[in-house]
Amino acid sequence: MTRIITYGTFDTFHWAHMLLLQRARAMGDWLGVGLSTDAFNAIKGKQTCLPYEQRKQILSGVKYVDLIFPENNWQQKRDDILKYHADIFVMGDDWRGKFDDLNDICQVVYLPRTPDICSTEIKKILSKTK
Ligand code: C2G
Repeated sequence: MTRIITYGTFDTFHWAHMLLLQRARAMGDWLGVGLSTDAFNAIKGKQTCLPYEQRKQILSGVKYVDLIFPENNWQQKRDDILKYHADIFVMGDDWRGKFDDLNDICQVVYLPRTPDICSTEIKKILSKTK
């Protein structure tokens, strides 16, 4: 059984998020997602439209996702990979190189980022409709 792990904010869930999760899950038999908590997004300097519980509820409806757990900090990935026995760590390639240090305990894969869509742009559109 090949186990995949990935992380993200997944705010204003969109097409690119779906593609990332679909491609990640297709690499194995199980996908765990570390979902950034609101407190961690504050550390990342990332403002979100939706709080953690709503982002988690949306992700829970995505068939590619088998487990969702909180991502509280940058440092927990190594422990998570060991805890969940992940074989492959997957991120979009906007993160290319950032997590190569994990390649002693799992395969690290950066998938091509889907162009022309991101939560930031969606938030700008949403703010204009208010
Ligand atoms: N993504 C993508 N294409 C986009 C936007 C996002 O492939 N157009 C991917 C990102 O590369 C990431 C995942 O979708 O792998 C989730 O993206 P975000 O929610 O923006 O994640 P981020 O805030 O970058 O948090 O520790 C890692 C961080 O938690 C990642």
